[in-house]
Amino acid sequence: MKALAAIRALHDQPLPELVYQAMTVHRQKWDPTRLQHCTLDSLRTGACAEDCAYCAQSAHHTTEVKPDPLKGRESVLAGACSALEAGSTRYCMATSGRSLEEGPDFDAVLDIVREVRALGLEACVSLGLINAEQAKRLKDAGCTVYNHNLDTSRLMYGRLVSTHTFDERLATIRAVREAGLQVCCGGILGLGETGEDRIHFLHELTLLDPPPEAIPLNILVPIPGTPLEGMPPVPVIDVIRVIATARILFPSSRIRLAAGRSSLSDEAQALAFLCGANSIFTGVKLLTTQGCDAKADQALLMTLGMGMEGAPA
Ligand code: DTB
Repeated sequence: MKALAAIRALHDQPLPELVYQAMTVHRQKWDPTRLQHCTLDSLRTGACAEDCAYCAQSAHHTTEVKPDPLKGRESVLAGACSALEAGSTRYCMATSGRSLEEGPDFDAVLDIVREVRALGLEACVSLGLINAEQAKRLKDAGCTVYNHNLDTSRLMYGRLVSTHTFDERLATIRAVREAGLQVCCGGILGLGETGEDRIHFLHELTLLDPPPEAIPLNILVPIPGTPLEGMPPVPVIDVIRVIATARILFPSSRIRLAAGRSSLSDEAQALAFLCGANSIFTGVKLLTTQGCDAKADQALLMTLGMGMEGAPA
């Protein structure tokens, strides 16, 4: 755990110092030439009662997203098989909504988790707010990791979402941890937050003990019809500062360059990888927004002399 002032000092230092420190920490724990590849699937889409200002899936906003009930097992497993073939080692599955209540849909997700694991993939689910019992059932089904983001600072969170609280999110993360699941917890940049919000967000992550095994950093993709549709793009150097600071604060965590990566140039992505981002989502679609073409990713890694984790060097 680090005090706010110490995190601020890291984040605000001259970029060459910050980058150097992040690179140094990164190579102490990780092979800096390797990237974890994850694939994301939306198991249930849209029609969400929550009002998160950034989200395409909230029923509070009029967006182009077409609601879809829980996907069938076959189609999820077909996606998982293609992900495996494409070199992903983790299959991440998300459902829209405040939570996925225990019942037939929850049971169906448990079965899917079992089958994804049987393929040899790590399974990550993101099902909204869950309690201790649900977390335990996921763990028993072999689920590897649970994704639940803090998104941003506590202050900013209250301005973005009115239907649930930051503390409710923390309670879910606690339940996940207590069940023995790995925690994947990160945030979104470009919500209109200040540098100070980003420092507070990173500080909140340091308060999670043990720290999250994975920290996804998403760049806002402004969705027409949402309150954040007109947000200006977040400067790349701001993204790099957060990635580098996160790398220094969390030497052993994976840092995932998640949504919004397709808005980054090859050079910006390269800088992110240098500073310690060591995981990406592959595939043309994330949940509702555009991802990155696997061929383009391969070409970029080849240019950089980097490779997929788990693949021959
Ligand atoms: C996370 O941090 N990123 C994922 C996952 N957790 C569930 C979602 C990324 C996609 C979000 C935008 C979209 O495609 O709708």
